[in-house]
Formats: sequence, structure tokens, C-alpha cells
Amino acid sequence: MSIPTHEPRPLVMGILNVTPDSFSDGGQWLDRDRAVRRGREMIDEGADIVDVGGESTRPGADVVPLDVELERVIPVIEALAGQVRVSIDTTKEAVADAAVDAGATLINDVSASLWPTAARHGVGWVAMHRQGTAATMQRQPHYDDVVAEVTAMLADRAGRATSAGVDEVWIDPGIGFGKSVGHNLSLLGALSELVATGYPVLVGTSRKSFLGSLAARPGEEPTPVGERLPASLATATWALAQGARMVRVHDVAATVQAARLVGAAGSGDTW
Ligand code: HH2
Repeated sequence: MSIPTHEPRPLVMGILNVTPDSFSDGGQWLDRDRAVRRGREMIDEGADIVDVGGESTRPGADVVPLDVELERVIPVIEALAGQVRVSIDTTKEAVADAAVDAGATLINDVSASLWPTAARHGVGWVAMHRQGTAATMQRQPHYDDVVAEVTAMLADRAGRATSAGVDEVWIDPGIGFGKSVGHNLSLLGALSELVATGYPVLVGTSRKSFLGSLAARPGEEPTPVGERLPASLATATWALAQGARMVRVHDVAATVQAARLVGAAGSGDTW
């Protein structure tokens, strides 16, 4: 039998931060034309969804006024929406409203509170877990049982969204959002518990700081953000192999290859 080259594969969401201060790509795509070009490049690289954001969520990031966030994201969404599925990464209802009017069909919500907006528009919704806010979340995250608490919170929000009429609900453990390195590892190690809720799971580890500390050689500094591709790919592959249906990444081309392999290896075909 010939070896299939286009197995159904898990999904890849490409990150497009139209911000000056995102932790990894801040300032790179703030210019509208560059952002649209990067979005088109991600489509060519195989992104299933392009996730457009206008406000960084990194610890200590500034709050962005509504008009500024709209000005950053709406023209980019309008330019890309006919060519690829677009999600809007926001916690503001007014931004989500305008983004859906501009063509976005998924609300990626790190505050896990915008399900009524998704229900009103009839679009999909991602509920992400976080402890605290951007200002406070990495001060001293604490859980008695991180896996149980994150799973319970996400199942609760997803249930509310489903009852409110949202047909497409994703859950996301929020790696790095009010979590220590140990919390992140516990959640990655127990992803099967989130998968067992029955909601599709999205995971975002791409270039995050815990990868820098874990991948560094003993006694060395954490690997810089631009050198975290191997660790990002390893954790994306791990997440997909545990049953996550989508990963959110900066490095689309490389991750699409990894996702293809996970899809092929998990297809159950005998070659
Ligand atoms: N991570 C970030 C932002 N949005 N959304 C979901 N669903 N899951 C995540 O893990 C997630 C997210 C942070 O990464 P990034 O967008 O690269 O940085 P910044 O928030 O600084 O713009």
C-alpha cells in the first residue's frame, strides 16, 4: 500500500499578534501590511486558523484601550477572513463583536467569560483557564490540585456555554497563565483528563518561558525566546499525541509537519 501523505491531522492555530509588546513576536506585526503578509504566509504554511490578537497577555502587560485594540485587529481580520478561518484573541466583548462582524468565527478568550457573546453571534468559543490577571498571575500561583481545579473550572464554563447555545466549545489549560513550571508540567502530563471531558482541547506552549528553563543545560541560562523551537515542537507533539485537537503556535510550518506525523501515526492504518 502506498504511504499516505495527507492523513487527516490535528489542527494548527497560527499566532498573529498585532501588538508592540507580545512576549515573543511583539512589534514584528504591528504594521498592518506586514501583519496581513504574515497571515497569508501562515496560510501557505498550512495554518488551519489564524489567531489575531491586539493585546498582549504576558505578565505585567499594559491594558490596551478599546479603540487601539480595534484599530490593530479589525483591518487585519477583514483582509484575512475570506482566505482562512480567523479567531480573535481578546477579553473585550466589544472587540469580539467587531471582530465577528469583520469575519472572525472563533472567539479565543483567555478570560473564559465571553460565551454569551459567542452564543449571540453563533460562533465558536475557546475557554482558557488562568489564575489571576496579567498583572498578578505569575506572582505566586497556588493550587491544591492543579489538574483537578483546571479541569473542573473548564468543564463548568464549557457546560454553561453549551447550555447557552454555543455549538463549538474548546477548552484550554492556559499554560503559563498563573502557573509555575511544575503546574505547567502537571497539566501537560495529565492532558488526558481534559480530553476525557469530551470537549476538544487546545494547547498553547509555543516559545513560553517554562520551555526556556526546562530546555537549558544544567547551570546555564534559560534558552532565549528565539531558540525555543525544539521545545515548542516537543510539547506540541506531546499535546497532540495525548489527544489535544489543536495547538496554538508561532512556528506554523514546522508544527504542521509535526501534526501531520501525529495524525499519520495515530490513524491506525497498517502500512
Ligand atoms: N497564550 C497566549 C495568548 N493567548 N490563547 C489560548 N487559547 N491559549 C494560550 O495558551 C494563549 C492564548 C500568550 O502567548 P502569545 O500570544 O504569544 O503572547 P502575548 O500574550 O504576549 O501576545
